[in-house]
Amino acid sequence: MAAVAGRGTRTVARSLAEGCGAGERAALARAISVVEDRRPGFRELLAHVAAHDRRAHRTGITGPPGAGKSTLAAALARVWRGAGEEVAIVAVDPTSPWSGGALLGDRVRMAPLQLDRGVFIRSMATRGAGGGLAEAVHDVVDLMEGSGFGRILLETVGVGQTELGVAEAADTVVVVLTPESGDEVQAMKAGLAEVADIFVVNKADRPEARPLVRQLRDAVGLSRRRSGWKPPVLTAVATTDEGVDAVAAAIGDHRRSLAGSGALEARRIARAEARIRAEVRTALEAHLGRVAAGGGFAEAARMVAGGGETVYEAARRLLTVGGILSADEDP
Ligand SMILES: Nc1nc2c(ncn2[C@@H]2O[C@H](COP(=O)(O)OP(=O)(O)OP(=O)(O)O)[C@@H](O)[C@H]2O)c(=O)[nH]1
Ligand SMILES: [Mg+2]
Repeated sequence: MAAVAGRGTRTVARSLAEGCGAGERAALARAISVVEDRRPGFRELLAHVAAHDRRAHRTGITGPPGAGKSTLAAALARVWRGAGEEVAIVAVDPTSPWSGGALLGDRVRMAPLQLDRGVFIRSMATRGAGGGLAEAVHDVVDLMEGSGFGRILLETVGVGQTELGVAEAADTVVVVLTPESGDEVQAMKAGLAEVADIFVVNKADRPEARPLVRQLRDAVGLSRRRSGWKPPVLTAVATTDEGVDAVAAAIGDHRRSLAGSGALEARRIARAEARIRAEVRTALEAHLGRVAAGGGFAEAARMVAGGGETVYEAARRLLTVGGILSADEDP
């Protein structure tokens, strides 16, 4: 029975992947659900889609809540659509406006995009996904890429570590800040400045935009960078498309700069390595949790906390029991 179920799963994975490759939106939507929920066959599905061997440019849009990330994403999508490109947008833990929590004006602005067949929009919730979120996001972006979208926009709220991990799924990271948040120092602390390839001061229709632009330009001028790319500080009013063409142009410039220096490929390789390491770590932990005698990690933790053994002894014992280390080998 298990073999039959396995064959069925494989057939579904193959046909979903073929649907994705043929540009069928329904197949992509189903494939994303399979991957997001880690359903049986998701690995085969990803392998089939990867075999399409397509390349997209991945742009991350991150910044504080309410900075205008979704509005800017929609405006950029319109620019690229105007150039005949197909655009996929993935929004992580969105509050608005993709998920319906939008003000009327926002909903009116987003509606035409949602009707455009050249645009695919998907939301992902962080709640409940735990530490696996970043991995699932990478996989979803891979599915979109394998489905033929040349442009992928990844919107995340930039406040914590998970979000920074998610930003690593992008080739170009756009950090959106606003004068009203007045939080640029906070943003720097949250590590946004380090991941930024382009700064956008959005809501430039607000009077406090100028000083924020100056502060950011000073900060960028002071920061030392390994690559030759100096992040531009641009202004935009995403609600009226003002400045959005320049943001799109800067994204293009950044991509060309990356490609020219070999950094685009280097980013892809670094990203792959981080993902392999994460997968190996997860698999190792799961394996050790299964094979360890008694309660595995929980039992070992109680032993260590009670002074019965050290952290290092517990780790060595688990690794030895799990067949990862031989008795005479150091970790
Ligand atoms: N005045 C002004 N309002 C803007 C601008 N850009 C976006 N907004 C408004 O700001 C609000 C938040 O915009 P969103 O695009 O949803 O912001 P977000 O960063 O995606 O928000 P979250 O996903 O909830 O973090 C909406 O009501 C937008 O209409 C702008 O340039 N100027
Ligand atoms: Mg949003």
